[in-house]
Amino acid sequence: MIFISLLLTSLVLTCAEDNSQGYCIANEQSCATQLEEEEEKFIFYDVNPPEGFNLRRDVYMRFAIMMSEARKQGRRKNWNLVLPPWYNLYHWKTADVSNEPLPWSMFFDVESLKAFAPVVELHELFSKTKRKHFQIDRLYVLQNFPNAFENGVFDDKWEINTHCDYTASFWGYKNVTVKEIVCVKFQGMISKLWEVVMQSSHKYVMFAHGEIPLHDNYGSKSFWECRKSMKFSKKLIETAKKYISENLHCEGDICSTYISVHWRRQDFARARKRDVPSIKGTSTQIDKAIKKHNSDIVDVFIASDAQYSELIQLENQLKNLGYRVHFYSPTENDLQELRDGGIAIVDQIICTHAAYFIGTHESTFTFRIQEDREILGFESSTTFNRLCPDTGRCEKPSKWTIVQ
Ligand SMILES: Nc1nc2c(ncn2[C@@H]2O[C@H](COP(=O)(O)OP(=O)(O)O)[C@@H](O)[C@H]2O)c(=O)[nH]1
Ligand SMILES: *[C@@H]1O[C@H](CO)[C@@H](O)[C@H](O)[C@H]1NC(C)=O
Ligand SMILES: [Mg+2]
Repeated sequence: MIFISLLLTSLVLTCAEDNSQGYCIANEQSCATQLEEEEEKFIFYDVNPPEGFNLRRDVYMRFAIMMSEARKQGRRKNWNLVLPPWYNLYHWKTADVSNEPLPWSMFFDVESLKAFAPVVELHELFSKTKRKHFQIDRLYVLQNFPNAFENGVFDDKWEINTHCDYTASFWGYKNVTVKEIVCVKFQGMISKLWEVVMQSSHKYVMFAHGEIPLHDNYGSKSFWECRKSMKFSKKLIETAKKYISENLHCEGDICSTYISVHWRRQDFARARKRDVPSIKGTSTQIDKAIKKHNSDIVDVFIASDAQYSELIQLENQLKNLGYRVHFYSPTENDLQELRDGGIAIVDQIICTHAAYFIGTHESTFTFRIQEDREILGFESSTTFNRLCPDTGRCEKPSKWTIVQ
């Protein structure tokens, strides 16, 4: 534990002003008054810039569960989580929609998120402060330990790293700055991040590389409670339901009229050749799956990030096999209103309601669809299916079934 003592000496100055234990026994009178007096505090976080939307959703869950679990234990009741605006996502390529930071309400039902964990949108926080400029007190830049298995074991640990070089972007806001940047090597469960938070008595604490801390309990009951609270915005649900009703002839949540496929291409088709099929291989596998599941089905919905030319080829091959092929093609208006992020969610919702779903191996876009199907109560065998490579091994997808 040498690093801890090093750390304590290096933090002696800042710790001296820390009188808040952030801890008291729930149900005790003294506790209630103490908490009432405590100032509201805020945790900000950001994620490694190249990470996509659906991995970011999982990172959100880790932070939201960290907040919610602490409150369940009667602790940290003055801490809130700031929802990081959606900005400059690598996969959002539509050039002509303006590149501004988007609030979570564009995509999610924020009231539902709030019912699970104490979260606020950044613009809500802005509107509470009188100043024109927002200053975060301390930014911890999380970093991996160079060797995760020191002495052959994966210990949960953290350590201040004095060699630190980081340029923060704050979701494109020029009027957000930070007073102090501290780099921290971190490995292990996210609940351990409270130790870092409690190093100072600051009001606004931020973490960069929020993807580094792990879930305390992936797939647990609280994991699913949090996951259920991540409802999409009304607008997106309505758009998807309208499409399903008009094109795929289903009104309920559990449809029997079509099958859906998440056909991930782009970087997956380039960098993961051993995991994804060719276009021909894709149509053959879809055909086989339909014949096996329910040979009466003729409607196939394809969600994809593929190029137009690839989509046309897949469509033609499936048509030749006798299927009706559907894509959600947004109008210019839809695109302006829903943005790339919203269009992708509409694709996901349409996939979620299908009689049978086939996903792409190790795609978080696919994982989020599978989770929503678990929440709706689909038979797991209709959900955990994947496209296989044309040749070679095809591992079965892991089944993360719901825990009630
Ligand atoms: N509209 C649409 N976009 C997709 C589809 N598949 C991938 N994308 C885009 O590509 C991104 C992929 O990144 P991510 O969400 O991290 O998922 P992963 O990379 O597949 O694990 C998504 O967020 C979308 O922006 C799809 O089927 N439809
Ligand atoms: C920072 O600037 C944005 C516009 O770019 C504005 O909406 C926001 O309210 C500003 N924040 C503060 C704290 O004034
Ligand atoms: Mg990704």
